[in-house]
Amino acid sequence: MSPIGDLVKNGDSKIVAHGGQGGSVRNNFFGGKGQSQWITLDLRYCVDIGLVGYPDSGKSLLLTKLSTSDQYLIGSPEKSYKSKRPWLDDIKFKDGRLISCVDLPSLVEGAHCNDGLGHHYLKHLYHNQLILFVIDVHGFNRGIFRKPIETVLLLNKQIEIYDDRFLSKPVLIVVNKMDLPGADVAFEEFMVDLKKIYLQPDECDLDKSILPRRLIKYQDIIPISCLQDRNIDYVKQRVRELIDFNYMSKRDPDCPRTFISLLDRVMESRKQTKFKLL
Ligand SMILES: Nc1nc2c(ncn2[C@@H]2O[C@H](COP(=O)(O)OP(=O)(O)OP(=O)(O)O)[C@@H](O)[C@H]2O)c(=O)[nH]1
Ligand SMILES: [Mg+2]
Repeated sequence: MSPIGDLVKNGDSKIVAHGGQGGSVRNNFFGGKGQSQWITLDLRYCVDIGLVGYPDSGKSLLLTKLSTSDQYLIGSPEKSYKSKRPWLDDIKFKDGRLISCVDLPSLVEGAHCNDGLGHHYLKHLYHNQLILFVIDVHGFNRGIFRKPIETVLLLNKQIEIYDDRFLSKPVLIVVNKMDLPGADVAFEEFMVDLKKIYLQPDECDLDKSILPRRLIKYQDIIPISCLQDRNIDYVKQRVRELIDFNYMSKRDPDCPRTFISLLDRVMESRKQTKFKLL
C-alpha cells in the first residue's frame, strides 16, 4: 500500500476524493456523484528525537531527566513500569528552546516479526531528526543474555529491517547505568567491541546473524547515569548541537575514518577520567 500523502505541518492538506459536480441550471440541477475512497490514517509523531532501546535500559528515566518532568514517578514511585505506549515530552533549554522527544516502547529481539510492541512504534522515527540508542552498560539479561555491543547491533538491525532509510539519520549512543559496579570495565569492553566490529568484523566472535547489513556510524557515545544525574547535561548539549547547529549537512555518514577517530577520542577521554564520568 503506497502512501497518498504525508501531512506534517499545521494546515497541510491532501485531496483523497473529489466531490461530484454540483447541481446547476446547466445540468438541470442533477448534480454528479462524488468519488469515494477508503483510506487508512496513520499517525506518526512529528518529534525531534526518538529514544530507542531494549527493555529496562532506562529510556523513560532518561526522558524524565532530560525534560525535568516528574511523569516517570507518577506510574510507580519506587520502581519502573514498562512503557507500553510512546511518551512525548520536551527538553527545555535556558534560552527557551524546546526540543521534543519521544520515548518509544522497548524493542526486543524478533520484534520485526511483530513479537514485541516496539517494532510497531518505529514508524514514529520517520520524522525524527535524531535517534538516541539507550543501552544498559551491562547489556540485556532476561532469559537471553546480550552484551551491550549485541544490543546495539540488534537495534541497528531492527531499524534496518523496518526501514533502512532511517539508518541515514544521525544516531547517538547513550550508555546508561554507569553507576553500577563494574560499569567502567564493561564500558571499555563495549568500546573495544564497537571498534572491532567496524575494523575487523570477521574477527568478532559474535553470532553473525545479529549483524546488520549496514552499520550505523554514530555521532557520539556518551556514558551516563540517569539515577545519579551524571552526564545528563552533556547529552542535552550534544542533542542541541546536533539538531540546531546542524552538523548533519557537514557530516559524512559513510566515512569510517571519522567514526573510528571518534571512538578513539571517547576511549582516550575515558582513560583520562578513569573511574569517573565525563
Ligand atoms: N542503577 C541504575 N538504574 C537505572 C538507571 N536508569 C534507570 N535505571 C533503572 O532501570 C529500570 C528501568 O528504567 P526505565 O527508565 O523504566 O527503563 P525503560 O528503558 O523505559 O524500560 P521499558 O519501558 O521497559 O522499555 C528502573 O528500575 C530504573 O530505576 C541508572 O542510571 N542506574
Ligand atoms: Mg519505559
